[in-house]
Amino acid sequence: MEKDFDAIVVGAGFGGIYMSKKLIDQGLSVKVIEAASDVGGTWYWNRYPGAMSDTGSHLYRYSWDLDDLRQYPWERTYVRQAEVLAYLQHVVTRHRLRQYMEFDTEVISADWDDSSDLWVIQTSTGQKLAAKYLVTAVGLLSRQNFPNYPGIGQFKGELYHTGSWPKTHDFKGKRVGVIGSGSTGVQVITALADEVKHLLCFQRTPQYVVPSGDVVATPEYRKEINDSYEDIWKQAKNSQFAFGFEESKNPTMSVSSEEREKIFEEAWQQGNGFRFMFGTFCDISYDEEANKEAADFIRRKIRATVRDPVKASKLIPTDYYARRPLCDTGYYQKFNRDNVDIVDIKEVPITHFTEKGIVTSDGTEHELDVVICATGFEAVDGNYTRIPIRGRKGVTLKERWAGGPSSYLGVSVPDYPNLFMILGPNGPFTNLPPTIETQVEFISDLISHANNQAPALINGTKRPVVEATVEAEEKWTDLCDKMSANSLFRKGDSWIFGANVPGKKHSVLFYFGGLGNYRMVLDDVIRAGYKGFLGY
Ligand code: FAD
Ligand code: NA7
Repeated sequence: MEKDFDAIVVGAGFGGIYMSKKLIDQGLSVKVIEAASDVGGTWYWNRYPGAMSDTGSHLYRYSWDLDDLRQYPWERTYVRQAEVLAYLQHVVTRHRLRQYMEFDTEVISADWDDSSDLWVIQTSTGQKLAAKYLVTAVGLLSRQNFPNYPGIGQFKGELYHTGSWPKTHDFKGKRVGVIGSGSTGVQVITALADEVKHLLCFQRTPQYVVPSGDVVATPEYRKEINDSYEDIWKQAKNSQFAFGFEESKNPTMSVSSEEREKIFEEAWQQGNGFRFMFGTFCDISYDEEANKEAADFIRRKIRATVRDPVKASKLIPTDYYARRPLCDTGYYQKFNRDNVDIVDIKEVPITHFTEKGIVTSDGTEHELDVVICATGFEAVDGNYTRIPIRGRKGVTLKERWAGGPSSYLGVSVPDYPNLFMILGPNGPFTNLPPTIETQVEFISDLISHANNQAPALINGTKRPVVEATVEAEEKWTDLCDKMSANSLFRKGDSWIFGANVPGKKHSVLFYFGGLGNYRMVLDDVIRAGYKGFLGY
């Protein structure tokens, strides 16, 4: 073996950075391995024009460094990609973490060795490393979903996926096509409309998009946040979605139609997709009548914004308002520009690519200089099934998860000892930095606890070995299943249930109980002596 570590952390985004800090602070020898050339994760890769958070700037960061929280600048109420990237680089520098990180290196396999109780890791640079603990912070929206249209390789123009954007681009005077109209498509279309000669949006499923409410963060606003930062985090971490607002407890139909309209209008003016869906009323995501009220409100807004009735009819969704809520900075308005048009590819599907562009089933060849695939990700388990991660008996996670991924608490899988996942399957569906922090702190405490046990107590193994029990995994999986059973989200085909990738099984990928409840569950697990984990 070339080198032994206490812990290897894979990924240097929000998760990997904080995980490495916590383990280094415990005095462990740690190596972070990252495929990219620098830190940042999502914010390293997704440099497409318009890339920004849909979480408010004050909550799209770490909560644990209060001095830094109060001092570190942000310009607007939402953070742009370059700002998040700069922030994460700053955190790594401030806490001197870069020395533990190895970039341009991919973990290509990980094998549990029962004889030594170690993880053996192979990298793309030919290294063979071993570690007691393997922590995967490989991201849940990280493995790209690239469309597989016939002839795509023959296209002579520029072809990009938003999730691996080049460091520079110049689309001035060019005819640009965008495939996809999820969060990313909405952002990239909004940003490019004014810049390019012609923008053609290939839309399969229209979405419900509400304004983000993005404005300049005034000094007064910043002072207000700074003065109450601790309370803000406390509220967020104990709420359901951790977006910084109180989730509504009122059913949609419990108020008069005038009152309902007023509440929707106020939320529309204030902005934020999660606030609109979950801050207005409590039942939009599971009650069909409530869902229709919210959907109708947004449909009216689209109709009132988009002047061309043909474009408007293509942009207006007809299915449930039940995907990750989106927000924008003027998306629908861009369709009032003469240089922006839309093709409904449910009506006229893309049949193939040619050297010059994209052909749809009506026989039209749309000539393009640039095609941007805003086609999303193989979410949650994508990076786990991409490489062989073999636990006891040599079974890969991909094989184990053939019927759909499962875990205990989103962090541990039976038969994969000392493997801990950050944002693994069936973790909370929330604003993610506070969930990442919660899981990092839980994993870090668990590792510390394991290391402090007398070896004799730990199943007679040579080293501390911790893994979830099958029973705990089954119970957690069952709970996640039940919690999403009534959700209208489950009826759709979005990445939230793994249903956006051709051939992938529709499965439960999140715990819908909210971050506050999840944190209480973790507290109970700890209080009960790490209930559900073997080795204790
Ligand atoms: P990532 O940031 O995805 O980092 C994972 C890293 O692991 C990557 O750098 C990858 O290169 C590396 N990696 C993976 N596999 C390997 C391997 N085998 N070997 C070596 N390295 C590997 N969330 C929110 O809560 N709010 C938002 O507003 C928001 N906006 C988003 C906007 C976009 C465009 C996208 C794509 C996602 C957004 N997200 C948002 C989700 C976002 O992914 C998380 O908030 C967060 O950044 C995840 O951090 P992470 O460290 O867990 O994973
Ligand atoms: P999403 O939300 O999965 O959206 C992807 C979009 O691309 C969506 O409109 C898809 O249509 C479309 N798509 C996917 N594959 C194809 C093919 N083959 N042909 C045509 N259109 C396709 O990904 P995003 O990147 O926008 O956002 C993911 C999350 O990242 C987001 O929620 C934020 O948290 C950040 P469909 O809807 O499947 O019909």
